[in-house]
Order: sequence, then C-alpha cells, then structure tokens
Amino acid sequence: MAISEDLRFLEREALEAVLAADSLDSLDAVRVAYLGKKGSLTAVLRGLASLPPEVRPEAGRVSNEVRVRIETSLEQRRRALASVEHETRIAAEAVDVTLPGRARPIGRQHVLHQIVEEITGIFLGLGYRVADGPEVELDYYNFTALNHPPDHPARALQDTFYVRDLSGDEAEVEGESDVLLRTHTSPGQVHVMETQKPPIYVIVPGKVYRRDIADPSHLPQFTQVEGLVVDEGITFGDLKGTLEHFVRGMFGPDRRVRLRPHFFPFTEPSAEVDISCGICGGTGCRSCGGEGWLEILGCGMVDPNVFGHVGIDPERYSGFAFGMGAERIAALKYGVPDLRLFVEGDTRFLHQF
Ligand code: 2NM
Repeated sequence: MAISEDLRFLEREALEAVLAADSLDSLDAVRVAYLGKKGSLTAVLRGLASLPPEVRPEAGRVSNEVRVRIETSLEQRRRALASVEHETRIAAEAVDVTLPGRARPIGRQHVLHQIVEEITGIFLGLGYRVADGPEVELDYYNFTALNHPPDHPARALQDTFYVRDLSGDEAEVEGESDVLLRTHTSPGQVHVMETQKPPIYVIVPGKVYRRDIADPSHLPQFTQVEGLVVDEGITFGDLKGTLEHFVRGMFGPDRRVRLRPHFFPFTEPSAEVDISCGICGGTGCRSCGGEGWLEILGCGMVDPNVFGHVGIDPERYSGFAFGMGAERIAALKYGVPDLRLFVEGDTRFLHQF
C-alpha cells in the first residue's frame, strides 16, 4: 500500500513538472528526471523485484499505469511545445511580401549626349555618316588646312590651348607651336576629306577647347557638331534647305530660318543662321533680347583653298559646311539661361531631361 502511495505522489509531482516545462529542453530534463536510467520512477520499478510476492502484482500494475500516464503526458506536452516553438520561428522569419521594394536610382544619358544624338539623328536620316577625330590636333589640321592665315587671331596663345611649345631648336619660326587642343571639330572633317573621295556627307560631333572664362554663354570646353557635304553641283540653296530641315526637326515646324552674311576663314560665302524666337514667334521679347531671332549656328560654302589642301578638285566639286555648339542648342531648346549648368553635374538640374 505504501508503494502505491509513493507512486501516486511521484505521478502527481511528475505531471506538474511536465506542465511547468516551458521549452522542449526543460521538458526533456523532466523526462530524464523521472524515466531516465537514474530517474525516480526507474528507481521504483527496479525496487519491485525485492517486494514481497503478495504485493508485487498490484505494485507492478500501478507503477506501469503511472509510467504510461507520465509518458502520455510528456508526449502531449512535447507536441504542444514543439508547435509553439515552430510558430514562434515562423513568425520571426516572416517576410512581408507586400512591402514595396527599395528604390534604386537608375542612370540616364546626359542632356548633352541626348542633344548630340538628336542632332546627328536628323542628319543620319538624310544619309550622312558620323565621323570623329582626335581632340589633340596638329596646328596644320586645326588652322592651316582650314585656310587660317599665320597671323589669324584664333591662333593666339590667348585663344587656343597649346600642348607643345616649339620655341627653341624644333621651331621653324621662333615661338611657334604645333600641337594643340582642337578649337572646333573641323580638323576631323579635314581628315575625312584627306582619306575619302566625294561624295562626302558627314557629321562630326565632339569636344572642343577654347581659352575662354566660363560664364553664362561661354565654356572653355564645349561640344560642337559640324557637318560637311562635298559633291558635284552643291549650291548655297542646298545648304539653306538642309539647315531648314534641321531646324524644323530640332525645334518644330513653326520656326523660321534667317541667314545673315558673316565671315569664316574656311568658307566663302559664309553666314550665321538665326531661328525665330520660340517664345514671341519673332516679334521680340525678353527671352530673345527684343530681337525676335536667336543665333544657332554658322555655315558657308567650303573655300576652294581648303579643297586645295586636301587634294579635292574645286573645279569639279563644291560643298558646304556648318557648325553649332550643342550646349547652345540645348539651352535654346529648353530655355536654360546659363551654359555652366550643363557641365556642373548637379543632378537636380540634369534629372529634368
Ligand atoms: C562653322 C561655320 C562655317 C566648317 C568648315 C569646315 C570645313 F572643314 F569644311 F572647312 N568644317 N566646318 C564650318 C564652316 C564651321 O562653324 C561655326
């Protein structure tokens, strides 16, 4: 009778310990404490053998029932705790798939790049090809072959960045320099004329350099786009029609085009080209300085002296050329008041395009 009471006490104690276990680990400690090799119930079961024969069956039956109930209770609690631990882990690992992703800034083409592509695209549509040349040039290609006389003011140290100064032994004339940063992309066109036979229809975009202080309308480095046509029977009318086509493609069909006589060393005759102001339509406003017209490029018929330098027969061929600053075109198109904005890299400005 005493053994049965011990067993029932043990059972109650074990079942309370099972319910008190709050993790799988502490529950396993309870199992070991009662059912393990050195566990309390195990010790009782071992003691059964030494009981008097008349109480042994009853004690055996009761202790077996107790073992089964403790085991059942352990299993129930194990399931409950495992399920709680599983739920806790799932909750901790949960991903909210409805959260918006982190926005990553994407790159874009610089507005000048876009403008150059737009300009060249119009001429590609007319069958022109794109050519380029080095930014570091020889004086011959930048000036001499382009009919600039030796004393032309653009050759002055004040206006041109010289890379190599030939004063000294190598100089043919004291103080003369022969390597420079190109001041226009025309030397690229000289290379084309030297290496290709007419018909020539090319557009030459690229960076050019002039010794100017940056201000709202000047940059020491800017982007030029020049065009050149050399073929039989090319006239000033072809030049004008080509430029009108360009202006309408670039600024819209309502713009008018005006040519004013001008002078360039490499063309004769030469002209500057204006377009009617997009704000006032030509009557004059603040945006065009009251003029009604905005200057956009320079042009002319290629001087026969230029053909002479590159071995093109001026009796058989004629041609026209034109040049424009991409920054100026972009400023006019978008109403930008200061060319420096294009090169300062302020993304608040650049992201508008
Ligand atoms: C301009 C204006 C007028 C020009 C001339 C040539 C060449 F190579 F054929 F002689 N290329 N570009 C030219 C003519 C450029 O830019 C304002």
